[in-house]
Amino acid sequence: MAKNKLKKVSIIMGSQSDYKTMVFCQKILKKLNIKFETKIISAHRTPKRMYEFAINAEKNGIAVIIAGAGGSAHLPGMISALTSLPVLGVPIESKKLKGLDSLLSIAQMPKGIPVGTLAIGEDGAINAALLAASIIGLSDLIVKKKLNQFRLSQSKSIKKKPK
Ligand code: RP5
Repeated sequence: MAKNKLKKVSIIMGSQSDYKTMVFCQKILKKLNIKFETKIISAHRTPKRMYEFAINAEKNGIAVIIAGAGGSAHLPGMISALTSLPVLGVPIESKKLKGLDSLLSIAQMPKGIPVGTLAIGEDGAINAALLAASIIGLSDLIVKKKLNQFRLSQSKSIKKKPK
């Protein structure tokens, strides 16, 4: 397995309606010059697409999968069941329960099949991309450097006194 080829992130989501949240992953990955692809894959509406994607992900050069889902939110767990690549779950803010359903569904995976769960909504999408960069940075010094620059400029942007 060539380390440097394995640095693409796959951003997947259960529905078009999740894209307004998951677009924040893309923004961060673009800033950090990390290659990515974006797809709609639904565990319950397109189960065959989900299966084909997950079993071929590693072969297709994916290093980390970020999966956004809302409601019963089984997509990240199902993907993790089908591949040993790291899977990061972003709970989408659902209309009925404000994303608490999504959060609990994604976080409460029974032992054996892990999903790294982020915060609900935009914060989770941004942090999922940053965490994907940390994972890729373990074997890619250019990504690690970009991530550290991002963090430094974030620190510098915080004023010492409130106005
Ligand atoms: C989930 O159902 C999706 O991840 C989405 O968050 C939720 C609602 O989907 P739509 O009814 O908006 O297509 O599968």
